Amino acid sequence: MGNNIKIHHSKEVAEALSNGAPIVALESTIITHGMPYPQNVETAREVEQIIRDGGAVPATIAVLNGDLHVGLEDSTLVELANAKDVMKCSRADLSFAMALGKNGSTTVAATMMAAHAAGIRVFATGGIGGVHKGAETSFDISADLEELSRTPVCVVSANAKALLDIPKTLEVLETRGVPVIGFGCDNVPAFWSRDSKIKAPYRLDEASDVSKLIEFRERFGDHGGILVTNPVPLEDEIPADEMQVFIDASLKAAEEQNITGKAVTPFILQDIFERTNGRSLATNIALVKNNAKLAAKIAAGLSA
Ligand code: PSU
Ligand code: MN
Repeated sequence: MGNNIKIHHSKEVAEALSNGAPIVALESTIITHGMPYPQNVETAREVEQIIRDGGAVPATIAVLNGDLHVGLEDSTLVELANAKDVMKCSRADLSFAMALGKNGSTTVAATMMAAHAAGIRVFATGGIGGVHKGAETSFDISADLEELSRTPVCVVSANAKALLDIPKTLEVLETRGVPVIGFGCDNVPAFWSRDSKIKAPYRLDEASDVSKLIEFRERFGDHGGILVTNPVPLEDEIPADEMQVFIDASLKAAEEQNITGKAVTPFILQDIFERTNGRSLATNIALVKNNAKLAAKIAAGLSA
């Protein structure tokens, strides 16, 4: 996959690729659809710096005027964060945006596609998409899960966002053969909260063990991704029982306003931001940074 795609690299990513230096991919939907301005651009920059401080090179991925960029120069990052008409590109949308010369931000699924095409093995994000509550009638299951099942990239996250159905999300990942790791935890986290009360399929405590797992899985060839779930630091979490009240209210609002498809996740993130007076955003920023730090360690522990 991706062999014929022309990729535009930032200077530092081009250099890292030719030196075999560790690289961590970053998505851009979190910038354009996941966080308000100016926190989106501040966070994107800080996350990139955390990855550099961790001994790896950040590669933020986006489509700009139809060109696929792996690694953005700072001015481009700022432009993207300020742009109005940016398509949220998942697997189905990436080639469409490129064919029509659009600007597009990449979701977890599309970022995995682009990262793999560029030869990048580790990717840090906030929360992945998953099985939505009520999926038994809506059939709303994120393409992120499908991508994890097929594309060999390790995704470091704080798990599926807690507005989703976490047990069903784990069931799908198990069916699709995706190893799910609780990093330093027995139970998987629930995005804004450290403990979902749901047992992690596996627990690892060392970044070097995740690196080893990646290398063994790669030996099978294109055998799909790995999901690392990393709990937000204690001082930044919103406990699950507190969060549940806001999540329920937001889900109800989304239903009443007939929000469907790609609009659901951005709507709910914004709605919860308002209901928590910004506290959910502070937690979201903290967990992304925490994931970036771990992803850099994992990437640095891989042999070239
Ligand atoms: N996590 C965040 N903020 C986000 C997202 C995840 O903290 O904005 C984005 C990711 O890009 C993820 C997408 O892939 O939401 C999932 O969207 P959907 O449920 O429509 O597949
Ligand atoms: Mn969806």
